[in-house]
Amino acid sequence: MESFFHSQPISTEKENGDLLSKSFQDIISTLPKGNPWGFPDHFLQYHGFWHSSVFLQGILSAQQQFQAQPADIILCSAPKTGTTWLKSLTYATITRTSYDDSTSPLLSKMPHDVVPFMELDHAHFSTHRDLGIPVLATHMPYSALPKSVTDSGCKIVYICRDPKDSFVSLYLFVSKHQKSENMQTFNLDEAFEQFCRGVCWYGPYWDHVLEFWKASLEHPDKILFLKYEEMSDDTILYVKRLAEFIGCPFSSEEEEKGVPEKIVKMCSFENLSNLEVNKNGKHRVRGMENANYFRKGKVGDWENWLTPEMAARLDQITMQKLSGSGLTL
Ligand code: PAP
Repeated sequence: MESFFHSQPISTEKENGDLLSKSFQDIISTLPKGNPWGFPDHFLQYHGFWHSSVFLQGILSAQQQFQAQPADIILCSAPKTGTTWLKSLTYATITRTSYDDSTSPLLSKMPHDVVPFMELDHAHFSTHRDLGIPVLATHMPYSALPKSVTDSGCKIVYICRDPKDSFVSLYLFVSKHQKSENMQTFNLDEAFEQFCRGVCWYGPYWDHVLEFWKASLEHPDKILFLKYEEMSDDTILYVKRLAEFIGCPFSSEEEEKGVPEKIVKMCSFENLSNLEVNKNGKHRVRGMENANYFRKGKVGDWENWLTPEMAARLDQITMQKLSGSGLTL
């Protein structure tokens, strides 16, 4: 979730951007508005999901302009569910014949700067795309993905997480940003209420997860559905699964040499969060501190932030929403 705090479109393609802005203004004037979590611009509800205006513009732009290639790998997630981790694992897996754990660009660049984000980087800066490494990420719901993504043979990897941890991660990320901008921080209880109602970036969270879950059942060869908690439990197993799914399985020789283990170690929270670039660097597009993307990286940290009543309420919503789907979170 890279730039949701900015209300102005980020575009270098001026003419195209102007046209888009005009039709965008027409579209947003008709959309329902939701509580903005203490930011000046309201959330906008578009086809059932809530978006900040800059992300919505990125979605519309990607829907119009993005052309998926059959070899593309699209990493999909709702915010704060493990995107940064999935980006680093996928990038390291794909580039393992070019780099190792002492030469990888992941040691000097933040994962968000290595894998482009479709709504922002690709839609507005199409020349940024490195076709040699065809990995892109997005927070778009499945139903909003550009048609070329769902029509082409490209692979989708989705990661989700216990909504209690995702909410806490999101809330603390937002508060930290608000503090750094000398803004009034949004109250935890109010944020919780909005999250429960589905009003948050790319929310309702449960609908986001369910769309990808259902699509993964229909197209298991095209969509790999991952859970943060299971990945934390046995990251090596899931990295091997990921490698196989994206068409570059580890050879037995690589396994003997411990290549999957090295990738997992390099991409671990402990390693990435201690790198200079992730401790002190800033995001290339908007100056967000990279350290904000590496808070704790633990399963179950919600216990330190939510009351038992809040946890029970979220669990209840999760049960209701996922009931009958075969999915548990
Ligand atoms: P984004 O949507 O803004 O890109 P995303 O990366 O999905 O954020 O989520 C951030 C969470 O992933 C943070 O969780 P926390 O607030 O509960 O700590 C962050 O710490 C965690 N995270 C980042 N890198 C890793 C990693 N290498 N391993 C495990 N968790 C990680």
